[in-house]
Amino acid sequence: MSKNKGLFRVSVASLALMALTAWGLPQAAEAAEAKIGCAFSMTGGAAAYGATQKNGASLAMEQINAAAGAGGLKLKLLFEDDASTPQQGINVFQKFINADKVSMIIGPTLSNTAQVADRIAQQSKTPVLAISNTAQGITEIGDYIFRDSLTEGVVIPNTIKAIKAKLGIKKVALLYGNDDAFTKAGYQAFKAALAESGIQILSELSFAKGDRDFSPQLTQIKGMAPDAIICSALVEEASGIVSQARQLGIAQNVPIVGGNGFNSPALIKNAGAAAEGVIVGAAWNASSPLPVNKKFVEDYTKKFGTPPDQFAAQAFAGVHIAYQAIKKAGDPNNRAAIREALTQIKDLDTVLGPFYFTPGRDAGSQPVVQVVKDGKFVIFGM
Ligand code: 1QQ
Repeated sequence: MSKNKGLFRVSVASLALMALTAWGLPQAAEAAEAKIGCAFSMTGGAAAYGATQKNGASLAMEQINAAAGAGGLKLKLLFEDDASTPQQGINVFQKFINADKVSMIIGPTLSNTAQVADRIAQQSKTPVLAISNTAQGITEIGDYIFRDSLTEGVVIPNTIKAIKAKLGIKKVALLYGNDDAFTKAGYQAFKAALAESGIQILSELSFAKGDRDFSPQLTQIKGMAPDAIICSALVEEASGIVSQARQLGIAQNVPIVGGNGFNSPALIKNAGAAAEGVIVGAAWNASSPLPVNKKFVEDYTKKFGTPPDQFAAQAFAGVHIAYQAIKKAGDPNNRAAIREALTQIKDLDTVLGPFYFTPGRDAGSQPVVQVVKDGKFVIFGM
């Protein structure tokens, strides 16, 4: 009897101790940490995009963790190279989901990779936030797939309206990559938007990933005397196309109008003066006067010695969106609750503008049109 009483006293004491540990000071020392897997292209054809994505995401993590303070939820970003290929994207997703047990995944860089890798995340019910996938059909993979990148289907009609209104473009040549999910989606979006705007397509020509010589297509295009060249390409091929068009004597007053692949300063670096006048629709306005954006541009430039591009901005916004959702879910291990919290993001103050997801989990932000002027992307209008 007395033995039992003794036991009872011990357990009351240990319960009290447990309560103290849970509610008292020791908790602050053990702040929760959420792991986010970042699958970015650090090598291969999309490496120019991946580099600034990593910068944008790292900056967001640093600032979020500094602001969280002791006891606040902290982020740990795990970076892996998807190598710009679907197979490596799958490997990286499997590692994040099964070995690292991440709260969610940000990436991969290319739609072409997302198209297959996202299926693995959907099957295992791991939330994915795409920050640069713009092809149609990505978020349709399932209810765990989100994106903060505007689709080509949203951006391109805006770009085509702008070139018609401002430049009076009536007839164009259409050039696109025929072996990549994004370049094909861009081609479809351009074709539909041109038809919608009543702009005539003189010819449709294609190329393949890794091509270096575009003179056969460009010579043909030159002979047709289009008002503009419309091009859906990733940055490596886009750089070659832009340089060679001018080398072949297609005049600078025949603008080259690109899709999302053109949105990298690498295009301007690679093509040099030939890039002047290139027009491209984008999901981020570099000169947006929103305080959150001005601070981002300043902080990024200070840290990396170069201004951010759209891909850095989408990555920066993506980490903030992910953080809000994980915090709201209340448990970094509850992927279903994180998915649910993502759907409820509303009016979040991001560098992309006030942010929310559409019912189809796409970005609910606004496109802009830019033109390359004096070696920089500036606003073209609309
Ligand atoms: C996609 C794209 C590329 C340009 C991403 C870098 O938009 O693959 O969807």
